[in-house]
Amino acid sequence: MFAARYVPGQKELSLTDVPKPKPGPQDVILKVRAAGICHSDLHVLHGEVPYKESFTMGHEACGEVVETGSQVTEKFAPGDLYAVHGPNPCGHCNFCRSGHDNLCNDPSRTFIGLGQDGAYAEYMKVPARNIVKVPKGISPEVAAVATDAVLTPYHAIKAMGQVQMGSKVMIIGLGGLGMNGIQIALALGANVTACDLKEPNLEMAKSFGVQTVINSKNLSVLEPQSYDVVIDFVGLEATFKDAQNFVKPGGTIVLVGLGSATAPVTTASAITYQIRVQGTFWGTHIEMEELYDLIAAGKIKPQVETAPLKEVNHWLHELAEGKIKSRMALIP
Ligand code: FEH
Ligand code: ZN
Repeated sequence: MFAARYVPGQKELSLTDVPKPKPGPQDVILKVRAAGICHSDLHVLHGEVPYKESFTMGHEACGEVVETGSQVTEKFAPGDLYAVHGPNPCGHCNFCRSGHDNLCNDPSRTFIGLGQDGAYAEYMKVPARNIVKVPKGISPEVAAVATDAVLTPYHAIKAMGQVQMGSKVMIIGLGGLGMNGIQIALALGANVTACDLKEPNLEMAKSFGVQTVINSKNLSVLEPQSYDVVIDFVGLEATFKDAQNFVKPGGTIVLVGLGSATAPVTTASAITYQIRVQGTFWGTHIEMEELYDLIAAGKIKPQVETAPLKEVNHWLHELAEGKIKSRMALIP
């Protein structure tokens, strides 16, 4: 079968033919219907996250179950779509047992598509435990990108930010994740201020119904220390500095963007105003089930473009150049 594989030291994926995977006793084989591309793929390709072995990339996956392992008792109907929970948790470590399966630290597993074979292929193998049924009416491309571009902001806003009805929320950065983030915050009942440097992104945010949009170069007109939660989807020193300026005493800054390796904390204000700086990683299996219900209900409308899987290297290059407006899903 066709697969686009990461090869250590190569700056592009190797487009090649590999054997179709066989399921282990507790696995399923998915016929891939869509695979989202992500900046995390670029971090691996550019050597920032070094892997020593080759593997098929693609950690935002959706497909149909075409084969099951000997111990898989669930029945799967042809045509039903299933999304892959990319953190690929083990199900028995303390993190998995305590509802934090996105932090699973079992040394026997790696992320699907990041360290082990993923979705940039015709077929992929996944533990049956780590797929989520996609409600009817959601397209394969939306289902695929939702496994990261919706799950990550959903976990960041709902679990890490504790955003609820009436929360005053600032969202910095309206790329693929931030644009889904504003919809999630609105669905949770928040009052949302959306910030970005690009006017078209602000226009789109306005169309989703946010209460306030503002160009990030004009933030000085806003009242400092006035937001319960600030979500930084960029993660640069400048945006993290803005976040510290606008979060309320006792409020929370959620860091999502990987824009810079470090970002200084102003210790005096963080201490005297008791600011919580909260990291966030991907999301949990249960949250995936919840977010597909929100998408099916039309509360979150992920913006996604599609292209043939064989063009993966071209689109990863376009992503690196910042030329993809929202999210891109590849179709085998
Ligand atoms: C995946 C693996 C490692 C770092 C970041 C990611 C994100 O794409 C998950 O949201
Ligand atoms: Zn685990």
